[in-house]
Amino acid sequence: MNITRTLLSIGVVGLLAVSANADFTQVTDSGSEATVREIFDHYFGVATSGPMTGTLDAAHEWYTFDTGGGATRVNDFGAGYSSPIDLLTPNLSTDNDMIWTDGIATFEVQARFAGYDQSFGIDTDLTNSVVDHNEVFSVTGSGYTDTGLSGGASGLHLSGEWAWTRAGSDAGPWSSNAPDNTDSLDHVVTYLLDPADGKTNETVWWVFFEDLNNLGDHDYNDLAVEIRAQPIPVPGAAILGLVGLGMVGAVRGRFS
Ligand SMILES: [Ca+2]
Ligand SMILES: [Ca+2]
Ligand SMILES: [Ca+2]
Ligand SMILES: [Ca+2]
Repeated sequence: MNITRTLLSIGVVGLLAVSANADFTQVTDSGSEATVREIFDHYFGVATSGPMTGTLDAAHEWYTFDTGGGATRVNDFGAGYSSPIDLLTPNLSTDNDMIWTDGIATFEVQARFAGYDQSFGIDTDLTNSVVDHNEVFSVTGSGYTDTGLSGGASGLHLSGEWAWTRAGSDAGPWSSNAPDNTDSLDHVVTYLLDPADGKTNETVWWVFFEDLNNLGDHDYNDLAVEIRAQPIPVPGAAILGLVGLGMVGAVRGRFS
């Protein structure tokens, strides 16, 4: 009995210790396709030989770019990490990447290493526990933007709270809000970029999707999207809010 109690105590202490750490969804190298690290390397150069040859863990949560700047992994889950994450002023010590809020965003696809169609969107109804994919743009081509890949949208004003979504011909749609997914798994990993390109008024994100049911090959290179968030101008905020609602409505209308 005493031994059992002691073991239980150790277990609880161990659990608390783990809970205090960031928790990242594992990403793996599926083989012939570009890894997340190689995708960054293609655009920015990655200075270290660091992660993404195998799995990513709490000890390997960032890249440094040869060209300046870097990318920091956003926590996926874990005690002490919750949503929403602010599109413009995130706090990576407390936020996870499931639910987002506040900002004007411009989107551009950066990579697609997948055989299936890829459509990027948002779910603006987080109360119904199902993934509502309102398309923002669909992707044509594959690989990188310099190998024929294209797709994007600009100036979308996002208010309230939302999740990023991906739809295609194989499975899903999938949401960054993992509990809404039919497999309840995390199909999105996220990096906050410091691209060192002088655009200090923007917050830049890259989100990577895994498109297969039950996470398939876990390579998260099936759809990679850059999201550049701009502040909402204070004097015109009310007017922009109205425009933004109209745009979200239009996106919804196009989908339905
Ligand atoms: Ca995630
Ligand atoms: Ca929903
Ligand atoms: Ca995959
Ligand atoms: Ca893939």
